[in-house]
Amino acid sequence: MPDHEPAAPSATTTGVAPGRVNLIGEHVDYNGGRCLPFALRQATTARVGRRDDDRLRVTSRDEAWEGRVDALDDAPGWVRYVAGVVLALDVTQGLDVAISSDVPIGAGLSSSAALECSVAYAVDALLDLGRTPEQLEQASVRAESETVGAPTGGLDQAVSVHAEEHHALLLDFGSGAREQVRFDPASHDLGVLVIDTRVSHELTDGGYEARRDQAWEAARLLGVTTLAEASPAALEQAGLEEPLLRRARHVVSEVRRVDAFVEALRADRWDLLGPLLDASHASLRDDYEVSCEELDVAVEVAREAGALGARMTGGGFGGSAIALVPVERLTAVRSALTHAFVLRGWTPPDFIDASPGPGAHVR
Ligand code: GAF
Repeated sequence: MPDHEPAAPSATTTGVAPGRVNLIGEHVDYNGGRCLPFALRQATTARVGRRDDDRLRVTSRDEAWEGRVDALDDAPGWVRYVAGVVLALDVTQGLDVAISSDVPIGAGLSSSAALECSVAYAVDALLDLGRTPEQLEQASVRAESETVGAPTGGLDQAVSVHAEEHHALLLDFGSGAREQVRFDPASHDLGVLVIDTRVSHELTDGGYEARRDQAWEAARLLGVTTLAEASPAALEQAGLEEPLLRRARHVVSEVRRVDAFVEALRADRWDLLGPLLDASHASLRDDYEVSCEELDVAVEVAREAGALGARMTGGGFGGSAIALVPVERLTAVRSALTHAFVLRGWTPPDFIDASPGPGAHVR
């Protein structure tokens, strides 16, 4: 995927959509659970113009691809995310699409959803399709599952579309409810540090799908539609075998941590958030087994250097962690992390000081 400004097609509309971090509620979206992401200020921009023919041309600063709009199944690599949105919106008009982005790629920060949603917003506006934000969100989800082949749960596109500045977005994938929750760490002299481990994370390499299948199998054995409906007591009595018991335990405990996190935010009890982040990470590491050594080291070192709590964020198997850090400790935490990675012979992490930005829009 591109990270620089390509040349713009003439007479364009521009869609902008952000990446995200998830504060808590991981691997629960496809299990009917609740999660609490917020949009990063890092975003993808899609500038889209009409063509006189039946071709789709997709460009970034470094790459260009062109194919017929009615033969998009051949689109390669990251172009598939663009092609998938065009297909999901049933567009047959030839288009020029120029992409640029500052969302880190493969860092578990949802560069894919940012790309899909930016294209969806731009194409909708250019062609006057009149789709609702929900329809553009769904077209982006379909692009990812049907064209790219990543069986993801919808969290990333939901927050990329519906995010609001200074808020995290409480998403309930059981009821479909969405709620903006004020999230302003700076007002408590805290910061959310994103630690990109530089270990590339892919949602199409089988690990994500395997976890999803195990979770769904556990729900079937428990006799519930989704794991989020199961109670901790029912789970302990059900006699599930490993690894299904641990997979289910993660989901059942994680949705309760999300509720506790939101309750703590509403009560202005920021001191309660760190332990919930830590417990979420332990559950993802030990029960869901989607962490990796670099993520585990990142959260441990961040805590030792003064973070109130830390956890991996996103799908895992690499990617990024987040740490809730007192502002006066941010520099020390960054240095400790860089030092720890270099000491182990790893590429030093990248950092983002994250604060909740706006959702997708047309510019
Ligand atoms: C990835 C997926 F795309 C989301 O749908 C979600 O499952 C997340 O991993 C884990 O919480 O970002």
